[in-house]
Amino acid sequence: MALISIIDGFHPMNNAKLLDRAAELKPTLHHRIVEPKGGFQLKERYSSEIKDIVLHRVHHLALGKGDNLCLDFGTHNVGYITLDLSYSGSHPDAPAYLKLKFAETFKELSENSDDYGGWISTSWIQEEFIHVDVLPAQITLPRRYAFRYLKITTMDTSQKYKLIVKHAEIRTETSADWSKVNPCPSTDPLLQKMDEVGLRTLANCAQDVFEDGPKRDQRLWMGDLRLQALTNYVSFRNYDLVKRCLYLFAGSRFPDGRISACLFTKPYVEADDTWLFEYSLFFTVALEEYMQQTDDEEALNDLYDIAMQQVEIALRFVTRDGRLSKEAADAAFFDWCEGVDKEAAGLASIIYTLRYARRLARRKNDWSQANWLMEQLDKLREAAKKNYWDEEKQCFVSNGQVNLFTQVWMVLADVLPPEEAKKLMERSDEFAHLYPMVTPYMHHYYISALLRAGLKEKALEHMRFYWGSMLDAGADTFWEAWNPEQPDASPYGGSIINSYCHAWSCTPSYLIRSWFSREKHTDDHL
Ligand code: RAM
Repeated sequence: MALISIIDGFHPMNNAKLLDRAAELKPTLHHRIVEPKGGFQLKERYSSEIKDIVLHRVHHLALGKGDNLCLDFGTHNVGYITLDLSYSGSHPDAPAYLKLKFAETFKELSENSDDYGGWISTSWIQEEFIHVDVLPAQITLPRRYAFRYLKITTMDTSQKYKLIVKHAEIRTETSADWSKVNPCPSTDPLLQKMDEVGLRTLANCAQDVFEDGPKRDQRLWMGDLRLQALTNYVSFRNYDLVKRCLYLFAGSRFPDGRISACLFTKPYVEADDTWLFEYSLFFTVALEEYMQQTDDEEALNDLYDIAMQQVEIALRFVTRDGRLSKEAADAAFFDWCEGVDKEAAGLASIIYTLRYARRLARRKNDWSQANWLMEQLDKLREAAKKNYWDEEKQCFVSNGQVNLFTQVWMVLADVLPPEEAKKLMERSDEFAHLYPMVTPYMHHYYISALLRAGLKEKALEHMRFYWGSMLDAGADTFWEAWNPEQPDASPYGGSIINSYCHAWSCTPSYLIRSWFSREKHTDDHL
């Protein structure tokens, strides 16, 4: 399922006041110098077999034509690379021609970009060919990379000299301030590890805005932002960065007021011409959650109308008999799983958002709006039950299709009374097989639904299993897509393009810090 939206002549509606405020909230970036922790060579250029070498010898390793050297920086980093290059042998009589390949995971080192034939641009693959005319040289590449490993392949030197990599370092970059983070409240080693990796994921995505992934797409997506914000509130607590992102979304929208699915910030702020149904609604949800944290009156005053507008626009896609229109269902995302019918889940995402919208209206003392939202909520819950609940199957059915996505979102929308929601979610495994979840984004909402249904043990078990299997597979930061049963699967036609530090995957830290280490919960961001 390719997600490519091109709207001819699209011009977003920009609001200078909101964008100026967003600009004032630009974060400070923090830097650190990181050096390699080890090095090795791949037996062949694209093999996954390695020849070990001792680190101090890396600096003396003479690389001739076709040789490679892989530097391991110990964990996932985001930043700028500097290399000190020298030579052995005679004075270089020809440029050194190098291929640099930056890899977030070990597996990427042995993947060949020529083999990728999917629908995403290959320009995201982090590799460069460079010529170094004069040696010795210190080179700093202008581009920011996300990586743990750097493979340097000498495409050519000459018969008279060999290349030596004397030193390498990364100047890392993030707007996350680690000094703000409290220690992990759990004493369980697995949860501690998961928390650490979740926070690293969030920190490496927290740049000038909350990016979805520092490798790809390096931009602000609404669905990712909502989950990043939740995790940020219990860790780095950079409230201004959340505020900045909300103002950016509000400041550049579709001409009819819809919040875009994602936006560009360079060279200027511009909403992308992509609309995802539940992503627009998550603007309202994220604003309400931000308000719970900050009581920020300025943000409420500036963004309230836009938050309400998202709900009002979404309601226009509900048919008279209380179903979601095909246009809206087709624009819903939920996961990269192919073939999922999203009509019922899409309707549930409106019901879910109405709960947050109503809280916002009450906070704003907008009582007539709050009452109107309550009426919509009651009406849609009833319609959802009538149109999608199957008495015989005892689950929700969307256009004849039973899938887990529908059950999860109906539970999150409180369409069933608590006891029935619990019974439904106890059977969740029954619904998961035909249309398996492939993104941590959906796995997060699955866990949320289990928690909302009161199944805390099952929720914890699932988090341990799913994110734990990513750890077992070597994750230093959590990944964009992952199906433990098909480790090589990619929604993009090749795992080389996958992002292995992905915003929407950071939520174990949120779950551990808010749900799995405390007895009582005062809020419900589910
Ligand atoms: C991808 C990114 C992003 C996500 C969208 C729907 O391009 O992974 O995180 O929000 O899809």
